Amino acid sequence: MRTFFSEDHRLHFPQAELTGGQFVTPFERPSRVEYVLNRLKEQGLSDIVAPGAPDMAPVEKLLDPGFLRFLETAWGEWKAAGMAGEVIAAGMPARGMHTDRCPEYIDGKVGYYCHASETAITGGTWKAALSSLASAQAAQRHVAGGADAAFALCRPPGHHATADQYGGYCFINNAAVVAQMFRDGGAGKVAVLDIDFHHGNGTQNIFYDRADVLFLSLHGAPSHAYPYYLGYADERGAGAGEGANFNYPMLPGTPYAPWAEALDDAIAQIRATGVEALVISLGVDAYKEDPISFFKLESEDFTDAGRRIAGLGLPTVFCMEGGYAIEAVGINTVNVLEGFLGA
Ligand code: FKS
Ligand code: ZN
Repeated sequence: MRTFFSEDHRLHFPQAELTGGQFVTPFERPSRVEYVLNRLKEQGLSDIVAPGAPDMAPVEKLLDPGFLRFLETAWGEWKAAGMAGEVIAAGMPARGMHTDRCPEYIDGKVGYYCHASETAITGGTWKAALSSLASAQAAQRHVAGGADAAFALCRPPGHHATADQYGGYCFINNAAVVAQMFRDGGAGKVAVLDIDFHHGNGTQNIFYDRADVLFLSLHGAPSHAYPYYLGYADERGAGAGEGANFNYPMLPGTPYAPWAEALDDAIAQIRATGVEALVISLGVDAYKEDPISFFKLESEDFTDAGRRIAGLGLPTVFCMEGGYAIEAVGINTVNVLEGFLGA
């Protein structure tokens, strides 16, 4: 399986993440992908290719052009306004306020286009997000061109980003763009299966009223886990998309057996619907040692999960999302790929 990866991810490395009332070094840091790269090479998956430039045409169609322009210009406007630090949203439109009028002053714009203030924008964030997108798009083109599967080693991740909001370490929703590219390339139905510990609120939101892109997510229950305000089991899709959204929220301490049962149910839904291409939002933060998550998966469980996903026999693009037990991120990520390949 070929991996697509860009070194430009390094351009995004904020100094600070707001957690527990303190600023700490972000959990989502550049070294995460070093562990994945090393493990890929160690296991002989050494077909690693840099992507070309991103293709903005499908992105401009799927996401809000104003939001994309904001991501591109936020740092410059922030600095021009005399702000001393990194771009951090201090306030967002809440209950009873206007959620659809974008202020002109940068501080207001930031809150308008953000949904969670732990995530900072720096001078390199836009370029890094584009390089992550480029890897996902190159992986999609590789699979659309006939490969069985490809791995996009994306950083920063994408699944919390909606059409017009960033947050949860995510800026551009890579998996959603890949799904749309499969549709544009002629796939009748596409599924995005999200096995990251956190609910893929961005992906769900982007496809919520569509029947042509299924979204299925296994995640920490919103009663206990970020993103908190979406991801309940009764969110089944809306309008034409009713019945095309599947959430499997699970409580703290969940081990592999019930998690795998949820995975099997998701796989059965995909099988029952005539899906022609599969996108995996591949986070490995369901691991038992993950510092910000609460499931109890073992490293070998990730191999088994990859095996089960392979049973679908679909053209598949894996997009890297989260995973913060830094030393195990490589092993767990590559275990999913090896399980898929039947290694
Ligand atoms: C830490 C609280 C952290 C934000 C969690 C974001 C999770 C991001 C992710 C992604 F795949 F996008 F990277 N709250 N004290 O893992 O879902
Ligand atoms: Zn996550």
